[in-house]
Amino acid sequence: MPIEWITDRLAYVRLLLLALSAGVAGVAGSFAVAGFTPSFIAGPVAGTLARRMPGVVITFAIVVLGDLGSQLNVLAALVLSTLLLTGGAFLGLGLGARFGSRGLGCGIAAVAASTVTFAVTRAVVASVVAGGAVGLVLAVAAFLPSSAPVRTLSPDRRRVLGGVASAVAISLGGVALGTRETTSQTRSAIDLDVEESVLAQIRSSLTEADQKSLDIETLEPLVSSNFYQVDINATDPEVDADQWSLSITGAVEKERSFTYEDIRDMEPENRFVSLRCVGESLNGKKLDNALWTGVPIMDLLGPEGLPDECCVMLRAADGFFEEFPLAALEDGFLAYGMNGRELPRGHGYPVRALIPGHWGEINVKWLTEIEVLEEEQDGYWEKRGWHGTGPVNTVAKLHVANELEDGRRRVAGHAYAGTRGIQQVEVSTDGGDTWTEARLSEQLPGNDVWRQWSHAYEMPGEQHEVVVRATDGTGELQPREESDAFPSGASGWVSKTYNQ
Ligand SMILES: Nc1nc2c(c(=O)[nH]1)N[C@H]1C(S)=C(S)[C@@H](COP(=O)(O)O)O[C@H]1N2
Ligand SMILES: [Mo]
Repeated sequence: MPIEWITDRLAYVRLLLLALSAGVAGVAGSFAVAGFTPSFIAGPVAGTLARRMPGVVITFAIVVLGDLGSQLNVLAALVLSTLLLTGGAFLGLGLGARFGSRGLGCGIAAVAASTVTFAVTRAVVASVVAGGAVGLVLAVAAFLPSSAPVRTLSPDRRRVLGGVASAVAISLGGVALGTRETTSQTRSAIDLDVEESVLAQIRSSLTEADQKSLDIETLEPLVSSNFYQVDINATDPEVDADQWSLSITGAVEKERSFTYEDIRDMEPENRFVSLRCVGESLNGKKLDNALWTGVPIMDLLGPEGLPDECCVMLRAADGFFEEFPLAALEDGFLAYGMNGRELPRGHGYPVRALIPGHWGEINVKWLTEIEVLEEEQDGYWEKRGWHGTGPVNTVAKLHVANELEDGRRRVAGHAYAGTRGIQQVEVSTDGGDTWTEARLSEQLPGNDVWRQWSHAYEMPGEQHEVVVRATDGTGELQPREESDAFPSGASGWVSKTYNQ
């Protein structure tokens, strides 16, 4: 009886440990080749987990856990992926024992793990390497000399140790290789492939933003140096620009379709547009600004212009979709460049939408379809209870507090009110009893751009509360009433208490 050695508990435990080691090595093998991309087994697994999760759970994760939520999602995906490959290894061990052949067992485990990885990722090389890593760990264990029955993979101590040791080695190597793969996308200078005259405009706009930025080192400049990223994917979708197309469908006179080349051949424009995520906390950091290069959406609609319908749905390559009033397309923009570079994968390569006045989620990345609707429909986040259509809330953030050489404290931050613009920011250093106008950065061109503010004051030497509030371009004061991010964006006045 070939499987007679699975008689005692200890053998079971060892067998599981061996399979688990092989599973870990398999995940590391997939990572080694793919890096943190959709070809890495945990990528699509994390995406599926997030998409299947009930709206309340996701909302809890966004509002209460913040970034920890997405880290937990990736962790869960890693565990699940490891278990999937462990299953493959276990199958191989079992069948190998059944047929009394170590080689066959390792082979089956490798094929099973490759198949599972391929089913999840559709990535050939990374899947083969994942399977190979699983097979290798089992082979190291199986062919170590042992006193156990010759042909089976009896999990005695020495074999398990051999398997675990090889899994550790493979995993360390895999993590090192995969990390290199992930960070190989480095930032480059202004190198967008557009005509020199457009590059010159980009340079001058970026210089303008630089000059208008308040000279405060620890404050994010007017063009963010580190633009936040939020989407439903654990790994950035990889869209091939040559295969990509954008179609305009639905209640239009004539459906149209554009290739990437079509769009790149159109007359480009550069625009500053700020984005803020509806899910961020009041004083969160998911508010940023960039200079985008692309074309107005209206340029794609042809002579008939906007149809007489209520709304529009944007759809994307990652399965994301968002709906908003059709009129917003008038200011809508399609960006393929960001701060003088090709639009990064994480921000929607090859083309994303920018819809001024609305929350971040409406600015669909990896855009593939603009569908004109006759009736309202829910977007991805609206199905989960959120309201991402604008107008966005007015907010003044307080992110910087430093002591000046003259002993005063300087507080600073950004203010944003979507297309209404920011007229004024006021600061109180006595909990809201008295207010002083803050210094504002000069307005950048554009109709949906943030500003910076700063204010220096004599430290009172005792505990006090600094409160900040903005007035939008229509003269309306930011409401004091506090609300959570869910469902329509956080509101209220940001305040911080200092001890002296
Ligand atoms: N295709 C797609 N587009 C998307 C999302 C997404 O998950 N998928 N997330 C949206 C959300 S919630 C926000 S806040 C913005 C963030 O854009 P950024 O990642 O470039 O900052 O993208 C929006 N566009
Ligand atoms: Mo968002």
